[in-house]
Amino acid sequence: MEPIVKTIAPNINDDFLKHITSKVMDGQRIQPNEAVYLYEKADLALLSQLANITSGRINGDYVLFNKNFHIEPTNLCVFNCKFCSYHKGAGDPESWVYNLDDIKKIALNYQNSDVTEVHIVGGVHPKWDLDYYGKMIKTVKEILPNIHVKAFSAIELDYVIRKSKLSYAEGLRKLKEYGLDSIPGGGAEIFDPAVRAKICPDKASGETWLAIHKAAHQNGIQSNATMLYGHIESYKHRVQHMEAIRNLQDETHGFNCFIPLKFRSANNPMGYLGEVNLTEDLRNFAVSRIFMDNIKHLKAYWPMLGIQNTRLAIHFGADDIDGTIDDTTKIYSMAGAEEQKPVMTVNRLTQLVREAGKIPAERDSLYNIIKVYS
Ligand code: V47
Repeated sequence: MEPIVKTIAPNINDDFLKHITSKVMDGQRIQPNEAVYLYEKADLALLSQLANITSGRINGDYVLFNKNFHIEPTNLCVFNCKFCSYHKGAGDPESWVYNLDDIKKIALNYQNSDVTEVHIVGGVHPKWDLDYYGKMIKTVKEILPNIHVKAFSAIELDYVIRKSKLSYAEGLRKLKEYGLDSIPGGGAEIFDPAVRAKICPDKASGETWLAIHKAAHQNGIQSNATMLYGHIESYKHRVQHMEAIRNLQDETHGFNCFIPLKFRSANNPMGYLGEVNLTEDLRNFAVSRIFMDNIKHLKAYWPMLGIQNTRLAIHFGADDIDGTIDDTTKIYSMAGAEEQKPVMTVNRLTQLVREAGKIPAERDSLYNIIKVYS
């Protein structure tokens, strides 16, 4: 019997697109101008094909998930990001602030479960310091000694480490002693200063975000990287953002995954912009997969994207769909995401991956495969 031909060389009438296509098919790195060209000119079918080839080369047919929950210790925040639906002022009935007892109670809910990761991230509380951040980690680990603590965005870390008058490296080492295992990718948004001045004028710069992640990697703390897309940025801004992360990764090899986060428009001052459509989401996943050749995993974060669209993102290069979540994050439900109470069982996660034609596998937080669901 003839083998089924899985990859057909696309028929393209544009010499530059043809050149980029053959580079991707040969496994060569593409340049920033080539990534912009893909955003502008490549059709959806070509992008899917190139992203699938790239993803298959790096991750085979596996699509990964994990068993996790979140703790969002406060939604009070000293910063005023215009895209944020979560931030509240002190005294607002919708605001919350957790003390260590509250953290302990949340951790106790998971004492007899098989979750492997807690993701701790929240607003930047004006009164909290490095020691309080450390104590939150320690409190969780006292109850769940084997859990991986992925905690605090670079924005939260910059604030408390500067307050403590330590260098980033010293501050991060201190948190590592308290039990910090890795750092999530939040706070990156779009690095371009002019875009940042409009969407998050008072928060730490792109250089600061990169400096914190570099210090983390140099001190044995791995991390993730995000990009907030679909607001006022251009394709060039997206590519410059990804290039800065790709360059740092060439140097440190500390990023585990890249996570494009789609701007969701409900209940925030940038809502008048609306949201980009699904085609744009899929194009963005594909170009991210193709361009970020040195970051092994591309995450389609289902609480942000919705379950249906996460399944589609798998056809555009995503090989990680994050976790069970257990209805413990509010960032996206407050911004209008489809999943107002985000919970996924292992059965639903594996079913979703199988429906996309891939092999589901549970991973740990550093992306070692724990179990393949063949
Ligand atoms: O930095 C906030 C984004 C991020 C909105 O590392 C919004 O595994 C869209 O970083 N529309 C925080 N996005 C969440 C985050 C994250 C999420 C999942 C996994 C990981 C990981 C990290 O959420 C913020 C910002 O970019 N965000 N508001 C909004 N309205």
